[in-house]
Amino acid sequence: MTPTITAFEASPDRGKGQARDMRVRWALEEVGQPYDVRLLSFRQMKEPAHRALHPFGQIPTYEEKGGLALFESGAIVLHIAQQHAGLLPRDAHARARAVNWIFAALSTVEPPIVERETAWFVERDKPWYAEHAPMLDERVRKRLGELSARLAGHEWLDGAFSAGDLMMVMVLRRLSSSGLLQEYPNLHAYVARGEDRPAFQRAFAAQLAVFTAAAAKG
Ligand code: GTB
Repeated sequence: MTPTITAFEASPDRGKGQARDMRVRWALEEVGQPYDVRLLSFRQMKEPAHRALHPFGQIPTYEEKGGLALFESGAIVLHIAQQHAGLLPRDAHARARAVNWIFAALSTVEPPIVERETAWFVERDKPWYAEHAPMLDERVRKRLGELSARLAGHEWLDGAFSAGDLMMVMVLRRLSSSGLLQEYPNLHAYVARGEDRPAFQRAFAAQLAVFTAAAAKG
């Protein structure tokens, strides 16, 4: 059975590939696994039928043969990487380190990025924002500086491209419009390398086509 994922019917990012279904699409494209997509409105995400799959009423979800249903983009990408060749090294230690990088992306690098982004969306018209924003930028810079130092001189985080790189590139892409990534040329180039991968390009085009179709409907 072809796996089915869920995605926004009309992504608020207007097709920039920032919604988390993009991670799952990219992983599926990397391993050559075709997939179906069920598009959901914000209302449908909160209905019992979807909450049965995703307790928090969000996208993405992933369903496959045998009744397995997953939510959480990290768990889905890891599952895909474990089921197919191409996203995790065979060597046990190298494999564990690649998984390590998935967690590092999600639990160490992404939180300050999300915190900064959320403050901009929710607090930018508040009087304290001007004082708060530089502190949020510094928290992001701290992680970028550390990651930049680790990546120095390397193409990918630990040998060949892995699910760890996929997740890290997706997390760093969230800074695309911030100007912060450009302060770290090797990270900027790292993200560009990820985006140049044919599998990324196919995943990006697929999610953009969804947005374009929704925009045409009005
Ligand atoms: N931890 C979960 C995961 O990694 O899968 C988080 C899932 C999540 O945040 N899903 C979001 C969602 O369903 C979409 S991706 N939101 C609807 C809701 O909660 O009601 C987050 C996202 C949304 C929009 C942009 N954007 O416009 O740039 C970027 C990222």
